[in-house]
Amino acid sequence: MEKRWTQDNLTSLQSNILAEEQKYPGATGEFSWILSAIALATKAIGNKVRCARIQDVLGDVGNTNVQGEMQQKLDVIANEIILRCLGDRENIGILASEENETPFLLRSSEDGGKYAVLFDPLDGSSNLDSSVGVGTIFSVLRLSEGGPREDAMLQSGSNQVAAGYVLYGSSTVLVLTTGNGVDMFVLDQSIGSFVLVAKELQIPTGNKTYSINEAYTARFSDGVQRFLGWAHQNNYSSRYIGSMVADVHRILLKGGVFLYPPTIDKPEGKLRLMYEANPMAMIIEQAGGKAFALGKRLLDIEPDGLHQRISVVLGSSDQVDAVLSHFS
Ligand code: AFP
Repeated sequence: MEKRWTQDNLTSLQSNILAEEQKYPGATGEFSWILSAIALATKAIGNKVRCARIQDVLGDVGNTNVQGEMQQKLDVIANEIILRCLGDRENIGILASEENETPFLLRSSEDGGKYAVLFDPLDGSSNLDSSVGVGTIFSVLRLSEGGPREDAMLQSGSNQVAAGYVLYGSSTVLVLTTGNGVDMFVLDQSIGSFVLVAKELQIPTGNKTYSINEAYTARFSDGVQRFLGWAHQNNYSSRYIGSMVADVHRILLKGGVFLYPPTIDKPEGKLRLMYEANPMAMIIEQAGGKAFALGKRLLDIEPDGLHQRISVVLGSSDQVDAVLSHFS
């Protein structure tokens, strides 16, 4: 399908959100508060990423995070920037991050805390030393009445009211869905604003490209190995950056399929359900694609913990179907 690129590139993220909100009588403008904080935070993070070598903030801090993974200096910086920018937005009840074991319970719904924002501040950060594209992923959930409780946030991805990511690549790109399609914005450095460049993106079909860490093949299930063997016989191409935001962004624009299946050593998969897989799954579905954990639609999975891991197969509908057909 033809992409709906905008002509003038003069609609800012902020004005686009306000225009969308005006379509709904009674809209309170609360989203614009959350999204303006996300935009501010990601502009600051993007700036840090670009200057990382100069400011000597590359490398690890010598600690592991709650996932047992080595924290990069920029993971810590990006996390602090997001916590500072979002922490004082009065409609956020809970803030939860990959980098913090427990969520920040900020305010009850009676005090205005209607939403939970979950995020991965800097996905792909182990690639930073080589200047590969990295990103911030976020998910917004509505909270039920009452005080902020951790379990109130444990909702399936189908309850997300917004999801998105910012890719810090050769340009800084913000991709957003609030459940009415997927819009794409690019940071215009000269005016300091994310400007709308494409509306209602749809993932193209017919692109026989897979994105997987193929070095793990011997540790994948028979179904994944069958798919790879079949793809080798059927003129597939392979692209894998190892930074989910960058890999998924390419698939959103060009089609294909991204897989991070379980391995013998990581039987649950590696990626995190609530702040990596769910927001990406919402974006992909809103763009006409499909997103599965092996065996189940990702957005239907009821989480059992903030940092739960899950396997992921997502992309254009035809390519996801091709993968899943090798599991029966
Ligand atoms: P880092 O944030 O530690 O770089 O991990 C990136 C990531 O979570 C995701 O962005 C990649 O798709 C995936 O891990 C890559 O994992 P492998 O290195 O095992 O392929």
